[in-house]
Amino acid sequence: MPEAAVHLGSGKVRELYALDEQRLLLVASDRISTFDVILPTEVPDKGRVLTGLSAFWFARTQGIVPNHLIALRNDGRSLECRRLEMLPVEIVVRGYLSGSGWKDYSSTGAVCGHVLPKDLRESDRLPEPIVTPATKAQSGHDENIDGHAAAALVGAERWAEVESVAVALYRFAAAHAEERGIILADTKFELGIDPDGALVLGDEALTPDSSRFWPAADYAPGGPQPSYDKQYVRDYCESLGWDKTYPGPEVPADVVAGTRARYVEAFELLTGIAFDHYLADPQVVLR
Ligand code: PZK
Repeated sequence: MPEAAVHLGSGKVRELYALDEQRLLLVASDRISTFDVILPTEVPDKGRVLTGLSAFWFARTQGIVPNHLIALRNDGRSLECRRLEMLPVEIVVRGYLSGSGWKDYSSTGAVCGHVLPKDLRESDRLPEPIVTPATKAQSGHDENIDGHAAAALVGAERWAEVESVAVALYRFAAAHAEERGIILADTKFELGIDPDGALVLGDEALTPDSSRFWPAADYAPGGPQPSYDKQYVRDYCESLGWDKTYPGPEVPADVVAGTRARYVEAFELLTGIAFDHYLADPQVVLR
C-alpha cells in the first residue's frame, strides 16, 4: 500500500482503507472464521482466492449492473473501489433452502414474506430464486426482513430495481457454477448508490465467504450440505469438542493445507484459470 491510506475499519477477515475522497481499498486477509469465530491460524492465499473471484465476477457481470471495482492490485488481494452510499440492507438471493432460510421456513413456512411450498426439506432447491433482505445488525447477526420493510428503507422503486438486479446476478452465477459442478445455494450482495444516483454492486461478490457453494456431486437434500471450502476446518473444530467461543483453536497444518486446496479448487473450477497463473499475473481474471 504505497500511498497514504487511512484505515476505516476491519471486517472479520478484511480491512477497509480510504485512498482519497472517491476511492476505497478493500484488502482481503488470509484469516478464516468458523462458527462466527476468527481462528488464530491463517489459510495461505485465502484472501487472494476471494479477491480474484470477486474481480472475476465483477468483470463478467458489468452488463447486469455496474460495480465499484476500479482496479485489482498486483498483490492479488486488494481492490481499489469507488466510494458509494451503501444501502442499509444486505441482499441475499436463495436458490436453495439453507441456513436462516431453512430455519425461518421450518418455523413459519415462509422466508422474508415468501410463502413457500409445503414439505420442503433442508437444502431443497426452491421453485424460483427468492430475494431475502436483511438489516445489518450493529453487533451480532443480521435480521431477516420482508420486501415491504426493505422497500420502506430504500424506497419502493429502488427496491424493485435491487430485486431485479440481484436475481439476475444470482441466475447468471448459479448457471455458470452449475456447468462447473458447483451449486450456488445462496449469495449475499451489498449494493450502493454512486454520485449520479445509479445502483452499483459493491463489497465482495460471489465468493465462498459471501455465498454457500456446495459440490454438486455430493448434493443430498434432507439435511445440511458440506461446505465447499470450510468443511475440513469445521469438522476439525467439532472433533475437539470446542464450545465455539473465543479463542478458537489453532488448526493443524494438514487441515490448513486441505482447506487451502479447496479454496484453490473452487477458484479454478469457477474461473477456468490456474491459481498459479493468477498469482503470477492477477489481471488474468479481468480478461
Ligand atoms: C463499505 N464496508 C464493509 C467493513 C471491510 C469492508 N464501495 C463502498 N463504498 C462505501 N462503503 C463501502 C464500500 C464497499 N465495499 C464496505 N463498509 C463500507 C467493510 C470493514 C472492512 F473490508
